[in-house]
Amino acid sequence: MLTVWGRATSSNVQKVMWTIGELGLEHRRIDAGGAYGGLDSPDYLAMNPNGKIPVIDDGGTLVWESNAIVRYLAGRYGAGTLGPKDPGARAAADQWMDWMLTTLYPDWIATFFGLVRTAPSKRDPQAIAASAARAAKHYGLLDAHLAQSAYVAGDNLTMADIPIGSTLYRYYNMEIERPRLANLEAYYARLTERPAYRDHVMISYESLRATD
Ligand SMILES: N[C@@H](CCC(=O)N[C@@H](CS)C(=O)NCC(=O)O)C(=O)O
Repeated sequence: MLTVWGRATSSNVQKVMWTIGELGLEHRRIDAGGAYGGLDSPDYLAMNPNGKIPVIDDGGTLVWESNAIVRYLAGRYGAGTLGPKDPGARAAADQWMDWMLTTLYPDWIATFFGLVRTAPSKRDPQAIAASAARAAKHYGLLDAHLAQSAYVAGDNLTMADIPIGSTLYRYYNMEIERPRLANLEAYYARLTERPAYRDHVMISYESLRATD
């Protein structure tokens, strides 16, 4: 049985759960992290020495790092669908997954943390606006790419869409300035039609909101 550890409100857990939903895999998810805690127990650290969520155990195969988990599940259970088989197509998916982690994510998470996970009295509006502007620039690059194809790595949903797509629900629901990006908006609208995206990514983050 595939087991996932991690609370449903974690964006990194959401990547894994969306992937599982797209692939229709039998699984169980155990709440961990945040208010649930448990990440510093010896048993947990034996699975993920980073003490972070998510981690999966798939019949004895342990994997941590959300993008690595998405790649593993796509390769094992979605070869030819979520997991591109051709090395060139695989590289196209990999490059966007790495781009999400190294380029988009730092500015996206800084915006989310600055605005939602920081109490109003401690917020730095200038820093939030600056990270949101940098994120918008990254989304602009993606918008230009999406003029050529319906999904990130071609005409169908692949693993490349999971990390990037998982940022968009929060991006479009935060009270920030956003430039009009028609291709990105159309892409986001396509994702919102997918049941697995609705079930696992389009969920409230209000329990994460810091208050004074
Ligand atoms: N690079 C890691 C980051 C993992 C991470 O930072 N997870 C956060 C949640 S999104 C966490 O474990 N936070 C501690 C907690 O939730 O208690 C990944 O992509 O899996």
